[in-house]
Amino acid sequence: MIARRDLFRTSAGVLAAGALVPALDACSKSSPKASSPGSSGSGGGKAIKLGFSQVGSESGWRTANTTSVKDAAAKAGITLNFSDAQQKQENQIAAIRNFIAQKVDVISFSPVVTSGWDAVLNEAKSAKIPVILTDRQVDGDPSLYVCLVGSDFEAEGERAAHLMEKVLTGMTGPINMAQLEGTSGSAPATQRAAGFKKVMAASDPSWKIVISQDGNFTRDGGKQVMAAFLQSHPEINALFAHNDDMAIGAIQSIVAAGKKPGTDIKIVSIDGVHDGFVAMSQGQINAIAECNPLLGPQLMDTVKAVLAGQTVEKWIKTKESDFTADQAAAALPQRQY
Ligand code: GZL
Repeated sequence: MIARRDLFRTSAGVLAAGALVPALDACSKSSPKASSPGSSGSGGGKAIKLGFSQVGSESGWRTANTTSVKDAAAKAGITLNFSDAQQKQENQIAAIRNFIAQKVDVISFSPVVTSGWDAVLNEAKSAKIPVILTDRQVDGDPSLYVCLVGSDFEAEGERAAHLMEKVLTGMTGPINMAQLEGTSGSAPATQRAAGFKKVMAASDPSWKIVISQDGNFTRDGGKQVMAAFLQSHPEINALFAHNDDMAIGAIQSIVAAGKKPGTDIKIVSIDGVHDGFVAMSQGQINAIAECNPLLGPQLMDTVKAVLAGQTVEKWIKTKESDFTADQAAAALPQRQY
C-alpha cells in the first residue's frame, strides 16, 4: 500500500498535471487488488475511517442518497462518520475540519454549492487526507480533490428539455413556461438550467421561459414559488422543475388554483424518486429525467481504490434513464428508491 503522503502526492501529481493516466475505473467489476475479499480494503485489516458531509435531508433524492451511502459503508466494512449540514455550507466546512481533526483516512462530501471550498480543501491536503466528491461538483482547484462520483447535470437538463419537447408535441398556441430552479449556486441548479436552455435555443422559438426562481429543491419551496408564479403569470402552461420534490409541491399550488397538473400545465422534472413516479402514474407529472442517488457502492469502491494507491477516473459518472407518464405504472414496482 502506498504511504498516505505518496498516495496524496501521486494522486495530486496526476491530477495537477491534468493528465489522466490509464484510468482504472474504480467501479470496475473486479474488487481493488490491494484489499483481499472481506477486508476493509485498507490492506492492514484496520477499518477505513470515512468522514462524509451530506448536504442535508431536503428531498426524497437526498434521503435515498444518504441511505445508499450508509448501507454501502456498512457492507464494505468502512467506518462512517456521517454529518448532515442542513443545506448550510458553513456546517459542511465545520464538518470537514472535524474530520481532519479526527484524522480520518478519507473525506467525501456533496457540496451544497460550487464555490468557497478551496481553503478547507487545502487544509485536507495539508493533512494528507484525500477528498472524494459525491453527487455535486465544486469550482476552484481540481487538484484539491481526487475525483467526483456523480451525475452529469447539464446532460440531465438537456434530457429534460427533450422530454419537454415530447410532452408539448401537439400543443397549439404559445408555450409560457415556468422554471423551478434548485438551490441557487449549486451545481445541479446551474448545470440543469444550462442544459435545458441549450436545447430550447436549438428548438422551437415559440418556447419561452416567462419566469424562473429558486425553490431550494424542497416541496415547500416548490409550492410557495409556484403559487406566486400562478399569481403573476396565469398564462403558464408548462413547468420545468429541477427536481421531483419541487414539482410535487408545485402540483399542490396548481390544484389550489383550480388547474389540472399534467393537463393544463405540462410538467417535466428530474430525479425519479418514488413519489415522482406516483405523480407520473397519476398523470400529474408528464415526464422525468432520472438522477440516480444510489451512489454508495461506487463511492465505497472508489474509497478503497484511492486508499490502495490506485488511480481513478476524475469523474465517475452514474448511469440513468428517462421516463414518460405511460411508463410510470409498470416501472414503479422495480424502482429502488
Ligand atoms: C442531484 C442532487 C439534487 C437532487 C435534488 O444530484 O444534488 O439535490 O436533484 C437534491 O433532489 O436535493
